[in-house]
Amino acid sequence: MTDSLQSVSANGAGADIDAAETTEWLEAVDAVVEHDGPDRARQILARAVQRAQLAGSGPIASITTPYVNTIPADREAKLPGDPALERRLRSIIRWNAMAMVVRANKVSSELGGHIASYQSLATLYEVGFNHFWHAPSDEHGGDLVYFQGHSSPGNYARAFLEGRLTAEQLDGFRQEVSTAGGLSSYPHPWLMPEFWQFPTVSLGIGAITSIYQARFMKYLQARDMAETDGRKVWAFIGDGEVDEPETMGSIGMAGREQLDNLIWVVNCNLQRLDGPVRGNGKIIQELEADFRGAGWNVIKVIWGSRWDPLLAEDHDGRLVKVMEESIDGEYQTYKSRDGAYVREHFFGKDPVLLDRVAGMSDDEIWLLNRGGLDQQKVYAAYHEAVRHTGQPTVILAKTIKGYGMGVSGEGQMITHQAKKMTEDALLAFRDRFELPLSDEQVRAAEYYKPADDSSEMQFLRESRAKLGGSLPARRPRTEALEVPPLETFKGQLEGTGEREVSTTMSFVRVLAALLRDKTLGRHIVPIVPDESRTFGMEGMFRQVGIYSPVGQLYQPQDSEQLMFYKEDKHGQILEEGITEAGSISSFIAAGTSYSAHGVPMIPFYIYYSMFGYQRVGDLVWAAADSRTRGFMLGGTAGRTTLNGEGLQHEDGHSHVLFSVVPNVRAFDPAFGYEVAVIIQDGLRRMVAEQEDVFYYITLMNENYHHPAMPEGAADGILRGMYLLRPGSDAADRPRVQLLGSGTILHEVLAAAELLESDWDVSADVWSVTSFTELRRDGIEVERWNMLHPLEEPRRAYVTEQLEGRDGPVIASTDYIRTFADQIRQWVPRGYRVLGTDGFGRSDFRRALRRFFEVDRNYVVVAALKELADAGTIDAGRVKEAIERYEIDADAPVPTAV
Ligand SMILES: Cc1ncc(C[n+]2csc(CCOP(=O)(O)OP(=O)(O)O)c2C)c(N)n1
Ligand SMILES: [Mg+2]
Repeated sequence: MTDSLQSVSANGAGADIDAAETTEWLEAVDAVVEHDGPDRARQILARAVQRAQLAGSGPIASITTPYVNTIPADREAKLPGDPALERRLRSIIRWNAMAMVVRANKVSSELGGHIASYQSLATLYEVGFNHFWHAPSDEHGGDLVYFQGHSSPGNYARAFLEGRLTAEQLDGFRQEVSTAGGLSSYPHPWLMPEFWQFPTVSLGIGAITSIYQARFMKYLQARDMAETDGRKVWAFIGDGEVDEPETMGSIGMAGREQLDNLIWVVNCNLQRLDGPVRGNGKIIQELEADFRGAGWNVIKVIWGSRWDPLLAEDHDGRLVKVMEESIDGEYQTYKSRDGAYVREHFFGKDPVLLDRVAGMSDDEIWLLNRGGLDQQKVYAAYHEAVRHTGQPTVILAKTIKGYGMGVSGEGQMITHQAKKMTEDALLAFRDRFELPLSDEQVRAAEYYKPADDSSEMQFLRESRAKLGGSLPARRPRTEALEVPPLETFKGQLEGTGEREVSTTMSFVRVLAALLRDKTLGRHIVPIVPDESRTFGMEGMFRQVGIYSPVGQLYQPQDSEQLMFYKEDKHGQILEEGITEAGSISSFIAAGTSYSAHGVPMIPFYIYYSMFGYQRVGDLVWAAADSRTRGFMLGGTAGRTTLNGEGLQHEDGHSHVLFSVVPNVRAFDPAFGYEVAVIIQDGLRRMVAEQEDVFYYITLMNENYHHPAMPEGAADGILRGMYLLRPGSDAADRPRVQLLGSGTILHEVLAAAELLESDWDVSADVWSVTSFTELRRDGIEVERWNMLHPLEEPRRAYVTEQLEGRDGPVIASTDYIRTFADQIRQWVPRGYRVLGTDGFGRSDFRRALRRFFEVDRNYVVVAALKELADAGTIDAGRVKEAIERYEIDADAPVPTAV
């Protein structure tokens, strides 16, 4: 091994100034390995390295190991049973996975699909299915496997053999609308709620959510909410996918929290969509350094068993040296050619190696396999990974993209998108994997299922029975919990009297009451990305504790205070630090716990609203697809309410963004009782009725009086609007309907007073808790009316409400106009919308509301203008109001500055 060790230690060390001395040292290492084993060698060298570093050597490159398997051949756990049988079974699944894409694309290439990725993954999956992955059963809570999104044909092909899917369903791949039971293109719990658990196809999402899932399982265990010990989270990540910040961004947390229930398998097929992942480098070595630095256990599975004899004979390290010096672009090319090419271009790099393989035929050289495609090597890695404690494990498995596709894609640049195979390639595939199919069957890409009593099918059934059943499988429901009645939040329902508070404070009180609730309290999961103090939640640190797997190893600086910063092994708060992506991943883990763990948990994830959807929109969609249940709370929302923070912080559009997510119920409450009603009903829907919805609620930090809840308001609060304050009843006066939400409702209330007192106009004021819900209702009604032309038309809720009262309608909110504009077609009369379109900036709230033209004066002007347009009053009155309120009619439009 001398030379290869030299090449490693030379990494970053410059030219060798005394080769003889180096050789002596290396021989000493060889001797230690021989006499006392490699562990002893590591011990001594670690001490020596530390000594050199203390003497000022600087960092010594020790993060990567040679470009060979981490587990030496003689220490591998052996695959039990009959390897040939497993290969046959895997080959059948390979075939069917490929066939379903090829068949769909014979009809039309419109539907798409991928063949190459699964073909590179098949061994990595099948070893897991046959030997490692537990389904939930009486004996085992079940492992959670995050399958690679675009390799779904592999999962479907296995489910077909297991009898979970029919051939007709395979033919309905990607035809979910036109085929009954058609299969979703990718893993979508929304579309296949009893099959898929985790939506992974948006790259990086499966990665980060798997980390937080593993962490959440430790949290559940620590809090005695569920028995999760012994259960593993497995995630399959593409080597191209590692470039997503979501993939690598949280690996440090996994290391720090010692998530030994987490196993990542990075399928290093060396290619992504367009080309090589690291053509000029080596992805496996790069990742080894990254993961080891982050505290992970790294297992490299690079070379298959056929290389073992060559490596065993490599006493001078020449083979390892060539392995190290060859780069991924070359490795890809080798596998797209043939044995002769590999001989010439790989072994040919060193004449001695060329000699060494002179006795091997080109075919034998071609069969030198890669670790990730060798079930023995994969088994050994998994065997070690599941037993490793104290660290998460990453398996870096080297494979070949498009393996088996031959001329139709193997190792080729274009392979990712190949959806078709030539007849020759199909026949070659059949021959290579020894499938018992006639040429005719091959040409038709017929599915193949062996007889029920065949050894393959028996093994398939028995191995899954032993592991508790089929995977993936999703549990759609769990036990319902009793939800506390609305009266629990009495403090909010009764108003605040003289006290001025914010809706954020109201929310914190609601949350505190829930945490005290005998039934629900334990199930609540407060999640914060380092903003508890911003929201006045620091009291909870002490009350319920911040979860930490090690508790609190230091005396906190504020320990003498009542509400000190308390970290606790049993803590309930997930204080995530500054990571919105991580926090929402925890939200997803907690909000799907009812399904993944059979234990309903209710996350309340509170954050700065501007750093919500627009920061992590794709994860919001993943939450929606996952059927997450819980509350997201956009704190300090509104473009003028969070007034001193300027452009980057002032959110005038998160409601518009959330309005596009089908199962989000979004509300912009103005008063504490509205917050209480919305949350209590949300709990009813999600926890008692088990509806797969989640909530987005904006909260403000502006303090004001909160009235008591008007009688009968609850229904309107939940449907989206209710009459808060009727205007005066004078019959001879013009009348307007004013709509407001959030803090701007106060401007609307003030405008109503001005209209009454200064302009002789009666104004009814409506609190609109959700323009988005009103729109949903409107769309449903409109659709029903269109499709039932002969029946009595229905009325949208908003129409129904406003038709009972006179006058044009004016809305003002702290959001861009699109928000309130959502209901336009159901407003029965003239409708004018004010909003905060444009870039935010810092100033007093008053100044900002004037600047964005949403304040009380603008509401008055808007109301008068609508009345003038309707011919009810003279247009001169509008001009009068503009002058009276000193509005600069020629000021630039706020959106333009
Ligand atoms: C966020 C995101 N960006 C882009 C894509 C499109 N896409 C799907 S697969 C793929 C290449 C994946 O390469 P790799 O991670 O190496 O996986 P492989 O198929 O090679 O296993 C791309 C770009 C996506 N699904 N998600
Ligand atoms: Mg790849």
